[in-house]
Amino acid sequence: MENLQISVIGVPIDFGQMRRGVDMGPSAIRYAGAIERLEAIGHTVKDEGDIYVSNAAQLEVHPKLRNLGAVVEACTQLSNRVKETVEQKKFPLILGGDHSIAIGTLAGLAHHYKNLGVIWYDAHADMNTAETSPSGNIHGMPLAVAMGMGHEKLTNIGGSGAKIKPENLVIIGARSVDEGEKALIKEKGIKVYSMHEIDRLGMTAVMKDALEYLASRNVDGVHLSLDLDGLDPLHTPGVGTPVPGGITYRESHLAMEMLQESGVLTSAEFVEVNPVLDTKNSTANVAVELMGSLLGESLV
Ligand code: NNH
Ligand code: MN
Ligand code: MN
Ligand code: MN
Repeated sequence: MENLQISVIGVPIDFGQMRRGVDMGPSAIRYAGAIERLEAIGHTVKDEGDIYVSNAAQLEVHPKLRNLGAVVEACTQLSNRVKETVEQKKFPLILGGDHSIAIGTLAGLAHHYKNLGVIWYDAHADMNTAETSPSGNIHGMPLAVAMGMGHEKLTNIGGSGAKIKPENLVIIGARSVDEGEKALIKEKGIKVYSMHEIDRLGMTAVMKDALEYLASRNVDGVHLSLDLDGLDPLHTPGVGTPVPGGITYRESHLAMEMLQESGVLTSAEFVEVNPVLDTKNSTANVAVELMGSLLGESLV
């Protein structure tokens, strides 16, 4: 396995949704031993600290895009930091924070990867716009924004236009998808491995198929965006919007190991860890264990 230069960037934001506390995600993940775990594998890890997140109340408010100004500000900074990280030939590992931060991550990656593949590991499809969102929460919108849809203050982060192509995206673990999102998935022909496919085919076949699909798209990099609510809340209870019937702990390790084996991964983010909703930091612990599998820890 190749030893990487990993830059860890925390984004302590909880303004993309309504449950306070997910801003403590980066601290919880560090406390769970992320840096040491990756160093033990043999990687060179630099903790770059956290992005500064302002008080949302002092920035732009919007009736259908909760805390718009604060999300735009944080994602703009994150986009720049991710862009610089890739320029330095380092592997960006982003710690959330709620999933709105993926707007910044994908905008930063888009500077370098013109045909980026994205694996979205999540109970949700995160492709609402202000018009389709049932909640007004921006954490339910990052994929729409990355595909160039939504408020222009969001789509203009890191430069105007789409940052990813719908045909380079795979969603794994979906089981709570809104009507507008379903319509968009159909319209764009987006590849979704819902819980149905995971149950029916098994995670091995799902990951094999997903990786073959991305390879057939000739992607120039692969980003993993892992929302801890993709797993079953039995394993990761410390998330703001738990949905039963999720991916198991073992299936998730297998998925991470297969992604590592494929050798295509170029960046990753772990989001929605909310230690306030947790006991004994269990969700951050799972996040760190999955990072180990993703980045080459061996079992024997
Ligand atoms: N789809 C819902 C919304 O847009 C819930 C999104 N919640 C998430 N996404 N945690 O991953 O509000
Ligand atoms: Mn902190
Ligand atoms: Mn999400
Ligand atoms: Mn989710």
